[in-house]
Amino acid sequence: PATTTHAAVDLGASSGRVVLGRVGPDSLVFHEAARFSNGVVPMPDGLHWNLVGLYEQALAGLGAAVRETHGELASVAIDSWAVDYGLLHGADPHRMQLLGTPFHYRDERTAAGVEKVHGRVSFAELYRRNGLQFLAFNTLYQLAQEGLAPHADRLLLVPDLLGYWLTGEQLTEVTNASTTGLLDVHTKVWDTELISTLGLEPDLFAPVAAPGATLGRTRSELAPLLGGHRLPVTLVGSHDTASAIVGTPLSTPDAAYISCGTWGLVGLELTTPVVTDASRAANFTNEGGVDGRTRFLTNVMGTWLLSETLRTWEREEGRAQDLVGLLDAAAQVNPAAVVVFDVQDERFVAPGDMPARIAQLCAEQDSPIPAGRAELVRSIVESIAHGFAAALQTAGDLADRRIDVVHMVGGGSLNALLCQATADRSGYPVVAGPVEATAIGNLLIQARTAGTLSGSLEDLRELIRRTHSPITYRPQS
Ligand code: LFR
Repeated sequence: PATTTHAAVDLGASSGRVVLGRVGPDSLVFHEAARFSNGVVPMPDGLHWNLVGLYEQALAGLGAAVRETHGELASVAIDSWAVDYGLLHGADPHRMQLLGTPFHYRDERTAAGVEKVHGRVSFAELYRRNGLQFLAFNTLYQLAQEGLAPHADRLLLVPDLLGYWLTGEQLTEVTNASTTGLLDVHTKVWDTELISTLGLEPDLFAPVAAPGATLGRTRSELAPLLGGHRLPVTLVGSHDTASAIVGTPLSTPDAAYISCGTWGLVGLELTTPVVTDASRAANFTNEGGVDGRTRFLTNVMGTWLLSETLRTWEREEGRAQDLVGLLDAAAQVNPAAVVVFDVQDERFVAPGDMPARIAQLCAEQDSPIPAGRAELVRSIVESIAHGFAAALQTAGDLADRRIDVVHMVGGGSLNALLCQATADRSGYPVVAGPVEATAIGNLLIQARTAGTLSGSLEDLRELIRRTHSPITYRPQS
């Protein structure tokens, strides 16, 4: 059967990649055509992303992908983290100028924005309209704080902004739009009443479109960089978590998932949102999934705690840390003897000295401070797993599902200690993999849009099941 080749541009908080995939009804093979680093850029006015740099790297990666495939690329699609955006100015929609350097959601400027928004619309009313969990960095709070530049004519979320730079065309992909707080949770269109109440112009936002739509072809000016081609750019679940859930081979109707990278997104895929007082109180979100599904989940602090801890030690010692070695040492520590702390503490959101913050938290709760690195790493892993287990329990209760298995995908699925701890603390078997769920979800929707694949998300996941073997961790204690 015919296969097609697609390039997934997948931008994560610590790196971006261009993944090249060949997809057919019986095959799904892919590899990284390019990888580049990403991260927090501290500037005098706060923390930013280097989006222009990411665009340049993505373009170079696409150029490499074109050369490698001799121009056989059927399409390209972009996904990234959510909520962040660029503001644009200009009368001609095809030639708009970026205003300023986009902010990083971990910048602490948003607290004042939360107060401003909740002063106008209570959180209960917001939740009723947008179904979104409270995160201080949600787009609507960032906008309230920022006070829009007077000449901002358009807001584009990160993947849509890169798509615009590639094609000159503007759309807002719906799964990511659901993380702004400005989309109606039921109808999935912009909530213009809410937008106006918050003092914003509804036409700041580009029209909403769903995965499977075509954005356009790469601009003719870019052809020299892309082997003379103008590549079709299509929409997939442009929120990385939406693509990750497409790429999760959910094995039973009540299977839960943890998409674990910097964040652990813990929850269930539902066909309709759950917008109740209980789900609001538990801070569960109803983010938009591909094919109109609902991603009913909550954000748990993920491997960020571990990577920031390693970065702290790296700064102290001036040399790279060995994560694998540290995890091996941590595996020797008795899990019953280490302190479990609340990974959801707000103080962990901003970059910085995590060991010091953890010590502070332990002191506050009169717990012993982990002694030594192996013990601290084990304490972090057990605390994350504890957070995952609690979120799984709540997800099942709120959605009235009897969870029977948990799929762990993303980078965290390679962390055997974390997978086992999650199984032990939740009591559910944890099925780990694929690591590359996000890129897979991106590629599968492109292939379906191209007509190479067909069917529902279940049909697409069947292909993952046939081509990838997961590792199962059974609860042991
Ligand atoms: C994961 C993720 C989460 C979102 C956070 C911030 O990469 O997209 O889903 O809450 O990043 O955008």
